[in-house]
Amino acid sequence: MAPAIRLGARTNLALLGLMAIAFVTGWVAFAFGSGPSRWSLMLHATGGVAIILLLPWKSMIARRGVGRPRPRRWLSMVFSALVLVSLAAGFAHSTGIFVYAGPLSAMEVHVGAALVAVPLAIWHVVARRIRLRPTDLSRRAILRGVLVVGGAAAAYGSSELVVRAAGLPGRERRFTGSYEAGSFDPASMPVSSWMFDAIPEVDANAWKLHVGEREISYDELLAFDDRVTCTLDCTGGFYSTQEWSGVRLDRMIGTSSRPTVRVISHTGYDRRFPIGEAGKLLLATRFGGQTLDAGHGFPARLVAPDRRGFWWVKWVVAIQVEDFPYWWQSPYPLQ
Ligand code: HEM
Ligand SMILES: Nc1nc2c(c(=O)[nH]1)N[C@H]1C(S)=C(S)[C@@H](COP(=O)(O)O)O[C@H]1N2
Ligand SMILES: [Mo]
Repeated sequence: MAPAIRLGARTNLALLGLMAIAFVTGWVAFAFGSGPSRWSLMLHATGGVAIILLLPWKSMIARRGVGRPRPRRWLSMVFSALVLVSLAAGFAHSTGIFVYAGPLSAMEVHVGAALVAVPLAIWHVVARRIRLRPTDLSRRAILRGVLVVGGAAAAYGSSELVVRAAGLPGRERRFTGSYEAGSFDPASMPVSSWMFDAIPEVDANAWKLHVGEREISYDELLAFDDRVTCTLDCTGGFYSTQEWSGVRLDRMIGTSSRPTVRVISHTGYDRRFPIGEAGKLLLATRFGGQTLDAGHGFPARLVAPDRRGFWWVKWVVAIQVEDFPYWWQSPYPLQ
């Protein structure tokens, strides 16, 4: 096969590999509310910038229209468009040039476009059957790869310096990439949901908290005033620090030899935690000295320090101890 065509195939392979890396490291960053998130995002950004460095080659290949005209060309165009939208939204978020796009955040557009692109990426690979050959791993090909990734890391590092030097809003973001919003001011804290949950109207008088076999009323719960000041960091791209008040989970469930505590919402949304964490988890009824509002989880919501926002179950109705290990659940909620 002509060397030019092999270069095209290698560029395609490299692009797909980099997209896979960006996809995985993005989700790894979402899984952590602590240090590993930053490391994963540095790799993530480097992968994203490397994709951009390869785009000139890619467009040359596409323009040459290697081989015969392909069926379902428009699917390829949709795929390219989704990747470009995801990239643009990623930079819009990271630089802070454009953090909100109407009802969605740039981060939601970023992840949403990448998610929709996944089936198309799979189709792209299956339809074209790009195959690796021994010469694709020649010294020269590897050297090129190292140059692209090294160049991408350098470009990413410089872009962070530019964001700081130019005083762009992006310099204010946390190690997870999130922006501060409404801290210590409950009225201006954003309301968010993972995917499809709508805000339910819960009647506190009829509401009961089920803890194992016991039922606890709203008034009984209000008698507690365990406090913790900590940060909810939503994967949608904002974080907010509040003083939360309520009752620590270990006080309600006591000691148990079972490994897992499960917190369930009125909507069916649930998360499982290792029981050793119960002393850190708070079932909150108040923030900033005032009663929770419906949007933020009235009558009671979980506060899970150092975990990303999707662990902070709102509108809690039940707390159970279970025999399954806590990791025996979908790593991200499905509703
Ligand atoms: C093909 C898919 C993807 C590509 C090419 C991509 C690329 C990028 C790029 C270029 C940036 C800007 C980096 C910077 O300069 O700081 C970025 C930021 C980000 N991406 Fe992705 N991304 C993809 C998918 C995802 C997914 C699936 C997630 C999460 C599940 C994700 C999470 C993030 C986060 C949290 C940031 C913000 C980082 C920060 O502000 O420091 N990305 N991405
Ligand atoms: N029941 C339920 N709880 C939930 C969610 C949800 O969709 N349903 N979303 C989670 C996510 S992703 C976040 S970031 C926080 C948002 O909390 P807030 O609206 O108080 O900012 O709630 C979490 N708790
Ligand atoms: Mo979130």
